[in-house]
Amino acid sequence: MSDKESQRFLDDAATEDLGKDRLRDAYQQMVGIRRFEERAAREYASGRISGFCHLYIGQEAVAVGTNLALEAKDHMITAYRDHGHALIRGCTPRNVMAELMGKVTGNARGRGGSMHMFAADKGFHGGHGIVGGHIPLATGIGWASRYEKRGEVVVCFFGEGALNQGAFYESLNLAALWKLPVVYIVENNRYAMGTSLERASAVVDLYKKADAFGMPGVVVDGMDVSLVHKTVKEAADRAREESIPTFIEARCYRFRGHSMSDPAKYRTNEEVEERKLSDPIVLVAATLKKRGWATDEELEAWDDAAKEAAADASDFAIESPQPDLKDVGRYVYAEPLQWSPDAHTTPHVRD
Ligand SMILES: Cc1ncc(C[n+]2csc(CCOP(=O)(O)OP(=O)(O)O)c2C)c(N)n1
Repeated sequence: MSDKESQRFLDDAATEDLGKDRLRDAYQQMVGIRRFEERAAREYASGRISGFCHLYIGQEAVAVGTNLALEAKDHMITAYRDHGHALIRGCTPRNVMAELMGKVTGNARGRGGSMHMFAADKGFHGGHGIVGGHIPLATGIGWASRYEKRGEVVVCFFGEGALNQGAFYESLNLAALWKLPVVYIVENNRYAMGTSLERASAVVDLYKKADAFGMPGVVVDGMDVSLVHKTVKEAADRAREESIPTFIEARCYRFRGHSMSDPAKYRTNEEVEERKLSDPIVLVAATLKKRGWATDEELEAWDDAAKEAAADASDFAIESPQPDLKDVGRYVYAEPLQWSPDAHTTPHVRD
């Protein structure tokens, strides 16, 4: 990605706030996701990955900027466009590629596939295929954090298509009412499959919906990793210290189709090309170079390392075994609970 392709840079003050080391980290994480997903697209075309596969290409600044504002003990949950989120929460490229290929070495032991990445031990709660279905789960995790006074923040991502689901309203209402430490982030990439925001939503300034719950509502340029970091940090601090939830609208754009089988007739090539001028990775590279925070050689070396990690992940996944057929029912549901209809308490209530 050359300088000529972009005269645009990240926000100055927010970049200063993020600092050199974290911006260098952000670049490596974002390029890591990008190269991984480009490889995944090739594996999909080769037939090694089957089923659904939704790429995050173009939206990397949202997940990476957010994660830089979180602590290791915090929680993250998202919808089905989840490869990038899994990678930044600590799943390895091998682990994610193996899951894409349905192999037993995947983070969900090959049971989940693209839409259901999962690593609860890393505070990553999926990967969910039902639009809006995971928003109540985020509210529940926030409730547990508050009830047990753990000081853990929950970040819940979803697409703008989820905002017209009842679960969104029910969840944010309870989070505001019960003062839960949850940061809800809508990744507004402007299209829910082939339906533009304007065709589906009576209100297009989505952050204003926060008013309905009496919680802070903020809009941020989701192509600028430094601004995403700043905005989420403020919201996470508010959640951790005052137990106040926030609703953030991150305006972004996906450069690829909705899924691997999208003919993309609903938008023009010119529109996509115009948006690519704000490619979040190009913005970081240009800013790092302008400030003298990274050299061309370093940027190139990081890019090469990302490509190598993706290729290594593919090799690992291809060589990994399929799940054993006799285990097919395992790891799909929680282990059976010891519960009897005569018991006076439900198994979910703490002593
Ligand atoms: C409850 C439900 N309805 C319909 C679908 C089919 N569906 C899959 S993705 C999608 C569009 C969602 O778009 P958005 O929430 O904006 O997320 P994006 O794909 O842009 O990340 C729909 C309608 C579904 N998975 N779940």
